Amino acid sequence: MSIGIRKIEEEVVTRAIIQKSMEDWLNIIENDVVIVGAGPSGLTAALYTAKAGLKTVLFERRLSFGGGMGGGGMQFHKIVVESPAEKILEDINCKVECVEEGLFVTDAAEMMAKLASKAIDSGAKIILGVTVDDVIYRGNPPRITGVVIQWSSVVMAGLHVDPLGVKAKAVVDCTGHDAEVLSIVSRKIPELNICVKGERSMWAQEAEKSVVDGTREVCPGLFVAGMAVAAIDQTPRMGPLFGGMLLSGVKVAQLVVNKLRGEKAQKISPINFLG
Ligand code: 48F
Repeated sequence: MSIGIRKIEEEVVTRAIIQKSMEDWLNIIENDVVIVGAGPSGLTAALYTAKAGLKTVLFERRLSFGGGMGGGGMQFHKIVVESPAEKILEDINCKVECVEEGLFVTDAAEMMAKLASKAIDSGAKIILGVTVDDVIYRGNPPRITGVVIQWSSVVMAGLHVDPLGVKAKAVVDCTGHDAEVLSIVSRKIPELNICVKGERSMWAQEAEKSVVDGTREVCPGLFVAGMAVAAIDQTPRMGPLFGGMLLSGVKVAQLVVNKLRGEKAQKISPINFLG
């Protein structure tokens, strides 16, 4: 028995894709926040800046989100988070299992899917397959006012194609271990004195604390969260312990909201970084 699938012409599909993509692209030329990297810190940051009502765009180089989450721990599919980060997982309806007091385990796939889904539901626009390969700046002393973007496929093919610029009141480097945005800024805007020395070897507890403590506005307009903090501060790595990534994402979202909203600072998540 036929289920009567609707008839469709190819040009209709093409028109729908191009027209709706262009509408979105015209809408993301000027933003409150641009987040670079859809790993745990970037998705968490996007979730809470969008939830606070900021116009949030997240650019991810790959054609998928999750960053280091999908690999769990050495490809075992579980992720460990420590208190109080489980509150964020509970906030996104991600199931957690307590293994010891204050220590929780969840499925990598569930955490990736739900973080991304909640970020999108909160209003963040996630654009996949786009690489941030530079920043836009103004003034002296310099202030970061946006990012320069290129299709990842063009970058991978090594084609000489000029990129496009997108403006933002705040840019957040959530690119992980290589701190790619900060590395570009350290090379191209030397007067900002940013130096990316790279992370230290593993010391989980120290790493978790220092990533959250070091989450900050590095120079006017440019914030850092997640493992990129360890890269710029030369602090240890933690391996497959993800509480610090979530807390860093929440903290940077709170810093951005406070900065852009000024005195109207509001609590934006189950974790209170308002002091
Ligand atoms: O690496 P990633 O997951 O960064 P994170 O949020 O979390 C780190 C953990 O996954 C783990 C760990 C601690 O638990 O050690 O490794 O700090 O996600 C970074 C994302 O950024 C993308 C990259 O593909 C990945 O999905 N990315 C990196 N550089 C760029 C980029 C770029 N220049 N433009 C766009 N996306």
